[in-house]
Amino acid sequence: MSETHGTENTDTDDTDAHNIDADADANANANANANANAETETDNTETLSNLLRENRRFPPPPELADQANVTESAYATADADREAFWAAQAARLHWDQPWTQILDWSDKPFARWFVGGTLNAAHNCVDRHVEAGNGDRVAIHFEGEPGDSRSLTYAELKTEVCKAANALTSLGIAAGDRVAIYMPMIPETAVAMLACARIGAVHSVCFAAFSPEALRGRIEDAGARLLITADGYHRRGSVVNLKANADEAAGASPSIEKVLVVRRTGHEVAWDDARDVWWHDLVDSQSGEHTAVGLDAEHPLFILYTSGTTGKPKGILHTTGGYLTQASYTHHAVFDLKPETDVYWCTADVGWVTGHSYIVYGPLSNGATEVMYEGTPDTPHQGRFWEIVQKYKVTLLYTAPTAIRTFMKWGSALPAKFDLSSLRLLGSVGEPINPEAWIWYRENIGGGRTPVVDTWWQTETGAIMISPLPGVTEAKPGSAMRPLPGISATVVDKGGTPVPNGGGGYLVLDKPWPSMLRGIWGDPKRFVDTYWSRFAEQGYYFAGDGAKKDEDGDLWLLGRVDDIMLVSGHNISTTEVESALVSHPSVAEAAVVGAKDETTGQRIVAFVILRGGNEEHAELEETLREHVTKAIGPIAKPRQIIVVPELPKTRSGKIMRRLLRDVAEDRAIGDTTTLADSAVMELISAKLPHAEEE
Ligand code: 6R9
Repeated sequence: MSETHGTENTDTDDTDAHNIDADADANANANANANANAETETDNTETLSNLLRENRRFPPPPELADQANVTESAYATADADREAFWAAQAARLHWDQPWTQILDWSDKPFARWFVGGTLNAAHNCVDRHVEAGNGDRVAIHFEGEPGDSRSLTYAELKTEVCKAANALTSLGIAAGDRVAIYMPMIPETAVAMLACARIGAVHSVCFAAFSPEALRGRIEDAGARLLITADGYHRRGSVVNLKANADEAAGASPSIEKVLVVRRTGHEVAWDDARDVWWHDLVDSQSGEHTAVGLDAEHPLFILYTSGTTGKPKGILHTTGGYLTQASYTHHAVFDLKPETDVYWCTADVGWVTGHSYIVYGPLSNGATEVMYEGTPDTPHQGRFWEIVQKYKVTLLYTAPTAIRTFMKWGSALPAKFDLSSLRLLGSVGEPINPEAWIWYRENIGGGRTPVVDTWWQTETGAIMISPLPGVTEAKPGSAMRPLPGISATVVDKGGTPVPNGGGGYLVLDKPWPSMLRGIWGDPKRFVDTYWSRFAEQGYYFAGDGAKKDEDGDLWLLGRVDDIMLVSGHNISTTEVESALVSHPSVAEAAVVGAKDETTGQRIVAFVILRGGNEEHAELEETLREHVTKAIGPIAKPRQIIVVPELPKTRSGKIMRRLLRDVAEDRAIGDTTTLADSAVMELISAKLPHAEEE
């Protein structure tokens, strides 16, 4: 099943679908998977076929457009003077000292934004709202998996963050020190992050479902002195012993001096008196007063590791002023947040960048009231998310395509049982959203009323880059539409020349943006090689994704370029064929891969999950093959369709096509340690007739 949280702590490494690791090979980002892409470079005629057509249009609801936080004019304002535009957005925050220069881009690709300015991220996320008289507003409605709940106001959050900041200082943690945070989805996780930010310590959040070894590697890379963790958490009705994993990692990490432990589940845990400190002993006894000092705009705020299938994880570094500016502005603009009335819920885990930017820094800097949920969407029943929306009258919901497709699989009768009428806007992030999943989301969750914003961005970009504006954009299902005001992106061919409307190619970012990564922790060369070398001549950041521009110039994300299939001389994106499959009423989810083929280069093999109530039958394969042919053309007709119960996914819910390619080519399955559920591959292999039998 797909979910927004992790699984048991059995695997040995982490996730991150998206990073084709370019550790050793600077060009790996461009054509990482040699077997899939060997011919790409010789194909001059076309970079990426543009197959799917989508004619449905959804204008903003007039009442939203009338009151929208951001209107059409923002694009022109930003185009006229990009830096001044971002300076105006930075001014939405509280600065202790103004900047003297908006952007210093002289040391490309190492940007400095708001040079000379000082600010404190925690002050901006907490104190500022209390000072403005909003201390009684709820910041976080916490919902535990077993059904326990509590709400923290901004005033309470401020006290907690101050106490935690004092506690960190008492442990000898100072500005610049690294703190590893290995925590479940509980309010203390946000408190711990903000306490670090308050004193200038750099947090490195490691997803709670990571193995001890993955945690240890990250602690070592960052040289973390302190580990903040919890005894455990609730998951699918049982208790996960997080402390046991933390102990294993800390025991093997010489840099760790103390382990600060939040009591969440209350189960018995092993204890090292010399090293371990209970949060409730240390933090609760601290003073609730703490003066936040302004930190340099370029002071490191956090490191967040992403990793590819090979190589050691990359510690993506974000700094304070630019990151907070863009996280805050995009949350305000894309979700149209009205802090007095909205209830916002982002279902991501705080261990991913989505949790950093759109659970902690974006919403809290805007004074939002938000929901934080500990558990899985199917505990204790498959309507849990909708029960939570109903309970808190959630107005803005941000989730991932993998979750949406799972809900499609479970069927529309489930959400229909709950009152979802509070919802006024829906967001999607993490993967391309298939047009049919977009429509399903709008119809069955949004009651056919709400805009859907498909937001494209990455750990590396720090905040949303490409997305509709809900009060402005006439949305097309499946398209992330245009770069946000102040952001510049384009689609280029392999030589770096922008493709015309209607063409496809590599998605690049051609202008610096405030929340851009400032580097890879401890490895400036790898930063340059990985992101800036593919189009070095043009000075573009290459994100690793393929995209097309439609006839209107709107952007459609087509998946990772290393997944692109080459069939009879045509580059075909996995996303388009998958979307064609998902547009058939029997299909909830699909993953397609290009498997080697003597005559056509590659043949398309599709793995599909059926929607609730649909069964596999003899004609299904032919029906779906014909359906794809009709939707996008004979060139994309899958040679094989295999119905499977589940697809291989990373812990953040991204489909891992690499493993499916191994299955389709009938060879030993590669490294599965990044899978959320390693048993999935066996289920899939069991369904596959050998390629020769075709
Ligand atoms: C925020 C996040 C980044 C990669 C990215 C791309 C994929 C994310 C997407 C999307 C199509 C969207 N991705 N959002 N693809 N449409 N709206 O997911 O960060 O975990 O670093 O992943 O995810 O491939 O390059 P991260």
